[in-house]
Amino acid sequence: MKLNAEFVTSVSRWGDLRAEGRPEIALLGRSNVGKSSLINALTERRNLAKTSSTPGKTQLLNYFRIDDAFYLVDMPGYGYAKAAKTSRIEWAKLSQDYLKKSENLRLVLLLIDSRHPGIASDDAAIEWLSEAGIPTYVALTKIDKIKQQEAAAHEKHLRQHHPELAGIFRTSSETGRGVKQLRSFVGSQEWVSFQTNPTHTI
Ligand SMILES: Nc1nc2c(ncn2[C@@H]2O[C@H](COP(=O)(O)OP(=O)(O)OP(=O)(O)O)[C@@H](O)[C@H]2O)c(=O)[nH]1
Ligand SMILES: [Mg+2]
Repeated sequence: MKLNAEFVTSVSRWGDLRAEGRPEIALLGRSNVGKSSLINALTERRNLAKTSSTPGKTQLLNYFRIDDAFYLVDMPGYGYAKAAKTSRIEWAKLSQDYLKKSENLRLVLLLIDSRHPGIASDDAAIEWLSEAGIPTYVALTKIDKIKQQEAAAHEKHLRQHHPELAGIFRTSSETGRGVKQLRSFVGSQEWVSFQTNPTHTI
């Protein structure tokens, strides 16, 4: 399975979004969790999405078209600085507008750092997405940094506490571990028929 990717556009306001009708997977997660790196790993392109060791690199919605069939949307991170400690989810208006209003969004891939399970803002994000009726898979990232057993324990913990999650992957963009499985899932497009229920009330 190969995902042929092409950068299409960066969007800074909701009104700028292109209503093209192709289905979208959005990559969401705390700043620095590895969203842009995972897009590069999935598409086997070193610098397609811009990455940085400094949190807050991605500030716009960046659209990558895959095989002329669907989009991966790289989102700005949440939980950077003070907001990380609160249990309420505080994210940019752009991200909120997108998640609430996009008609093409089928699935959120929520990235959680495998070294730091149970962060309040991540739990809040899962709950927010669940209430919004948006199907959510988790990718536990940077698993090259921890022992496999630990990663397995974190995955189990997540499953127990968040039965609403549709699935969990464990990935390392550094070593490529788990990326093939996630790529197969994304490329299979089985998620295209997922139903999202934007409530417009959150
Ligand atoms: N060890 C390791 N480092 C990683 C992995 N994925 C990403 N990183 C590093 O983590 C840092 C942040 O990666 P990004 O992909 O820019 O993170 P992001 O989630 O897009 O960050 P924002 O755009 O700021 O929200 C970079 O220094 C990456 O090299 C991984 O799987 N393993
Ligand atoms: Mg980024």
